[in-house]
Amino acid sequence: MSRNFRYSILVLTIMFVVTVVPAKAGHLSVEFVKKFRDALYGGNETVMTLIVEENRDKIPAEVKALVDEALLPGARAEDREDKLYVAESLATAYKNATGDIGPLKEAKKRIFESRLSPPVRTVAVKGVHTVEAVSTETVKNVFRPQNIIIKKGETVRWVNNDNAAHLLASMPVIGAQGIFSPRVEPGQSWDYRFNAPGEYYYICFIHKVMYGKITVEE
Ligand SMILES: [Cu+2]
Repeated sequence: MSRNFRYSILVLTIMFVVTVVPAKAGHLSVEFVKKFRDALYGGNETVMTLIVEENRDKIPAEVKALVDEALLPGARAEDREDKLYVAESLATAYKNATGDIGPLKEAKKRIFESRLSPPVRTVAVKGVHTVEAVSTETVKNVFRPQNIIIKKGETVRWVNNDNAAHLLASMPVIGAQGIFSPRVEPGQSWDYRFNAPGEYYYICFIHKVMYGKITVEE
């Protein structure tokens, strides 16, 4: 091996260690984010507030970077949940300090979207789309289809074919608001007419891991 060749290998190795390795460690390697995380898990609100005050301008970008990394395909589930939790908490603290809800809204929306199946255009029968609440062999309490696109003025009928009661509610903060059903018992259904275009994100108020989305087009 020539001297030059060995030298280039050495340089490349150093470049790799300096650039790629810290990037993989994630944005939790950013000093203030790491400190914020420690304070968060330690329940130290005073320190959290202080960190937010000192790093205001950098926070929106760091929240975004944390969510980006968490949602990378192949990210470990534990890592993903940790990063999303830190991102949401940082964005919440930022909102409390500045009154700017933008980064929190964006983070919550992306997290919600990441848990949805791809959208489908369902067929309305006499202006009514049907979404079922069911439990299957593999999953408990799900909306099916979970993510649909409809037209303004159409109705969605949620049919409870599950063995538990459900209560539908718009997600706070993100998307268009307005979905709020009474308790829908097994065998019952609930209708809601969508008069305004928008993205409607909703959950079951009883089973908070039951997610759905209705996109209403003009
Ligand atoms: Cu439910």
